Amino acid sequence: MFYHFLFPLNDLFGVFNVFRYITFRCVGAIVTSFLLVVFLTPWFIRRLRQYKIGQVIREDGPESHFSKEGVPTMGGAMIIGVMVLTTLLWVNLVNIYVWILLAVALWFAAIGSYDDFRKIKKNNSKGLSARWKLCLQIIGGTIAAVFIYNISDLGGQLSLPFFKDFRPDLGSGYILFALLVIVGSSNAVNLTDGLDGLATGPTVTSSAVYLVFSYLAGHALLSSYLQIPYVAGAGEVAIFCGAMVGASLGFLWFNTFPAQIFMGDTGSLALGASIGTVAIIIKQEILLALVGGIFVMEALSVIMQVGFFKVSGGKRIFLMAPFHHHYEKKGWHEPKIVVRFWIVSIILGLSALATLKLR
Ligand code: 57M
Repeated sequence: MFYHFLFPLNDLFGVFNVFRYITFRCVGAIVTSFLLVVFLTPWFIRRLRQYKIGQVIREDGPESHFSKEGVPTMGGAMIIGVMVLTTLLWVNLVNIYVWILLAVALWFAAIGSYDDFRKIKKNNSKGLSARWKLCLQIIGGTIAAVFIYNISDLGGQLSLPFFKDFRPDLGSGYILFALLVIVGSSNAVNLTDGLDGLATGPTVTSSAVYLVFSYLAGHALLSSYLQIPYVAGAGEVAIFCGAMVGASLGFLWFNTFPAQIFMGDTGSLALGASIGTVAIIIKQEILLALVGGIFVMEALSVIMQVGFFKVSGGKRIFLMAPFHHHYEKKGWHEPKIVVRFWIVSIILGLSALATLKLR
């Protein structure tokens, strides 16, 4: 909105010219969403307490989690609400990618909210059935994947980190691949969100790294210099990423140990799907395995654990999956696990940025 209302005023006052620049609007989006979340969340927590929207804790989990019973949940509504508002304030609203991203974030947040509500209403940890959840995710993911595939000049091409010229073309099979990335990313963040700040921290680093990649992908000169795919209009995606960085960072203020609020599936499903969709739009899908390495590792730990459990007739690789539970069972304190996962996430993010020069 600022872009449409304030930038035209540069004819009268030159200073309004800054609203043209993506860099300025990115910083604006980060600061706006951070401040909105930091100032609104205490009020939101009071409302959640008032309406008794609190976490129901699984009985089969680590004992250290029992004290978390009743912690206000569905904080994702605040993250996603602020992200949407901030994006609308700072982007060029003519950009189609931004609308796809907003639709994905809202659709996945709606699935998560329904799931969270059911858990709270029934007062048990079973929300929407896994099958229904997946069905709804596939519907949203497919629509987004088809749209992006049809809009993109690059069609079904994949871009691989470290390879500047090798870009395999999946043709229309790309739609299935994109769907897997969006739904996989959504579920991986959801699985990671099991300790205070554990999913929020890597969400900040992942969205910050994708902010840089989106900016570069949308810049004709820089993308050609760095030999990454040029995606016209991707610069505005960087502003969406900025809103995600700021809102997640603001939420981390309250979600860090000891958490005053959880994001719920409302937040985890939507943030994961948003990151996956950004990766698809800017053609840095494979890089997501590195940028979101923590999420990938957590999801893999579950797949390995369940797979091994079945083939071995009841044996386990980890003391408990997802991976973070393994360290809890080993007796590590929660903040120690979380901060170490953050450190790994930062290193992975920096490695992803380093691939820009290694191709
Ligand atoms: C949901 N949700 C948290 C909170 C958060 C297939 C199986 C591996 C699935 C997996 C699972 O259900 N994972 C996804 C994880 C829950 O958090 C809520 O859910 C939202 C995210 N979706 O925002 O609203 C609990 O996590 C804790 N928490 C915090 N701080 C936070 O900031 O402490 C969350 C956010 C909260 C709170 O305690 O209640 C969750 O873990 O339930 N299942 C599992 O993770 C289970 N693992 C398992 O069964 N493993 C087996 C399998 C793989 C063979 C094994 O290893 O043998 C464990 N989950 C729990 N306890 N809680 C089992 C034990």
